[in-house]
Amino acid sequence: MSRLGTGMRHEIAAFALAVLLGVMSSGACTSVNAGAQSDSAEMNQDASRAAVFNGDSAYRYVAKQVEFGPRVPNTPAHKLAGDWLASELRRHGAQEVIEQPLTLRAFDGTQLQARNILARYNPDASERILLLAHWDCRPWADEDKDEAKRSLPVDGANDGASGVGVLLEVARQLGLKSPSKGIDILFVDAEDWGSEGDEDSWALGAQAFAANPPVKGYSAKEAILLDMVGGENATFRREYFSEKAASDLNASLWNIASRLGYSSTFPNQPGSAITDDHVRLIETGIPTIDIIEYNPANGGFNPRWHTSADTMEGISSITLQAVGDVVMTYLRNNY
Ligand code: AHN
Ligand code: ZN
Repeated sequence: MSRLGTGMRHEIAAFALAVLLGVMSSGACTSVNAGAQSDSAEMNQDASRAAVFNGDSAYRYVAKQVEFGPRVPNTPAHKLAGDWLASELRRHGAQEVIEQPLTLRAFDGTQLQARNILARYNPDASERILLLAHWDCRPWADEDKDEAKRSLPVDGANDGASGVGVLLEVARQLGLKSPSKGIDILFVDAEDWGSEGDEDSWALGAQAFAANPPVKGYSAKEAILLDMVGGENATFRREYFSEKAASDLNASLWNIASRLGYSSTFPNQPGSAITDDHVRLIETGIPTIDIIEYNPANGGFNPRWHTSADTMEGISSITLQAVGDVVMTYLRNNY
């Protein structure tokens, strides 16, 4: 969403070409063994069938978060929602749920009482994947066209609650059927108390997790960030930093989407370069992708982004189902 220098534009052109070649080399494959997860011993079903994931359940998890009110750090709604998130993860059978309390200094000097919440399935397994989403809300709807609303917090139905809602439904499914390898679900705080043009002011919870993980020597083989995954008619493209750090993981997920019939929601195309929580994990050496709504045809993010309209009215269980099916199928095939 920012202006790019000439060098960056060359890099993006090369990236677009690489993705195009990837599409050309994988697009014609129709056999069951096509694609990146075919070498997995865990592949549990034929390639065109989705793993079990309930998009209506994910939708209710989004609505439940919004009912607390805006989950802005230092507010009662934030505290109560955080307690509820941790209790849900415990209820869904995570062997460990670790709360990481944080005091973070925002760009405007505010001291934020924040917390990251980490749920671990099979905590002793060495091969692990990390799934994450931010759970806080932006304190200002500063993209609203109505100036009077710009000082109010957002509901964050899409920006925050959607990714968390999908991951709570993933947790529920893991509680019903345990994975054979390690899966961690991380809800990061204080992503959205940022200032445009100040890259370091965003993703404070993810920065704290990366600098000082609540598990000594924490590591994962790969990670998936979900951000703004509930918008009606949303489309997801292969984000630039994700592609640079984890092109194989991107390819696997977009291939699964294609096999499940979700190519219009997941066009196999390069997206933009987006500063988000995943960049902080990439910096620590964990290859991480960001599944984030981005559509160049309507200016990038969802039109409700950082406005007073980021409410449940903008949330589609169809989009949540598509994202959940893709992620859950990847998990069942590989973990
Ligand atoms: C910026 O706009 C700098 N980053 C997008 C990350 C974000 C904000 N995700 C949700 N809100
Ligand atoms: Zn935001």
